Amino acid sequence: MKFLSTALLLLGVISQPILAEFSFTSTAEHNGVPVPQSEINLRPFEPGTLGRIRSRTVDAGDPKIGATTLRRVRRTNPIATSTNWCGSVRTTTSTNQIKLIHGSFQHPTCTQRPGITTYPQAAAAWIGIDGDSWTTALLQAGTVCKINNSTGIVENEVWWQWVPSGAYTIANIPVFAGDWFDITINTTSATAANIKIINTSRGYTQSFNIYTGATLARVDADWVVERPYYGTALAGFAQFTQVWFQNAYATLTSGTNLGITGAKQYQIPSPNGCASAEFDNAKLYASVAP
Ligand SMILES: *[C@@H]1O[C@H](CO)[C@@H](O)[C@H](O)[C@H]1NC(C)=O
Ligand SMILES: *[C@@H]1O[C@H](CO)[C@@H](O)[C@H](O)[C@H]1NC(C)=O
Ligand SMILES: *[C@@H]1O[C@H](CO)[C@@H](O)[C@H](O)[C@H]1NC(C)=O
Ligand SMILES: CC(=O)N[C@H]1CO[C@H](CO)[C@@H](O)[C@@H]1O
Repeated sequence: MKFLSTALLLLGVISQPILAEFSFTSTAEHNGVPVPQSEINLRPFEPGTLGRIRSRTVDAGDPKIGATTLRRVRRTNPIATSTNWCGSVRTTTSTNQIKLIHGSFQHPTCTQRPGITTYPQAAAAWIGIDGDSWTTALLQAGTVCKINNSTGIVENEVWWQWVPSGAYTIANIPVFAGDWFDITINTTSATAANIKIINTSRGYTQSFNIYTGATLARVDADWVVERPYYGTALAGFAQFTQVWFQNAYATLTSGTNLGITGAKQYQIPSPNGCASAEFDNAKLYASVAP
């Protein structure tokens, strides 16, 4: 995680000092009532890294892992493997960029995965732009669960990040297993965007206007369950209830939408296995695989 302390610039509207190399403002509502700025609580995601894809191989062939849980696999989907991404990626061209990405999903129930002795165990579900073919920046938002292996307590959080800057936990939004999140990331340029996160289960809505982020190419649309890094090591990939991304689409400059049909499906090999499969053009699901 890179928290550069060189620029401590935040915005008058956020009442507490947060280190950032870019700038943003945030507003929030709870059940339709504006949340006072003094109650907006953003803090650096604890040491750990969410982000770009690592160690991927492309077109690895048949998705053998998790095959028993796949309900429908389109053989036309390119299959790829990665050490940390499990999900769908659509890549477009620099002449018809992604302006906006949308997805909704239910934060999963997380438990310790048997047979995995890498701690902590964690899993993050998010949507984002770039980070796959464009590796120098990634704008993403989602949830994460982390299990304290001593107490067995599962911490659930919602966060956003403009990689390579560090992630922020949105501590004023409580997160419980089963909560629905509806997330839209709307770029206004390669370096500016709006993120809107709606907790459709608990009445929270939070928006971020972000400026001067790292330059996006806006060519990758990602719907991913990630095995995050904590410190410099990959976390154990927690066991999680199947994550369904729904209403998944990315709007292009041309005005057309990209969906899941034909998306590259990233799989994580065992023993921290995860399988992702297209269900239809608007839905995919990621499942723990043995
Ligand atoms: C796990 O919880 C215990 C008790 O609260 C705490 O002392 C410990 O630091 C936690 N471990 C991690 C890795 O967070
Ligand atoms: C928890 O994880 C730490 C490594 O982070 C390990 O040293 C410790 O033995 C584990 N505790 C249990 C109860 O598994
Ligand atoms: C996305 O941002 C553009 C430019 O600010 C705005 O015109 C548009 O209404 C936004 N779309 C959504 C869905 O918020
Ligand atoms: C936008 C939305 O779905 N809001 C819902 C969030 O959850 C509360 C319950 O706490 C509902 O009343 C809202 O309709």
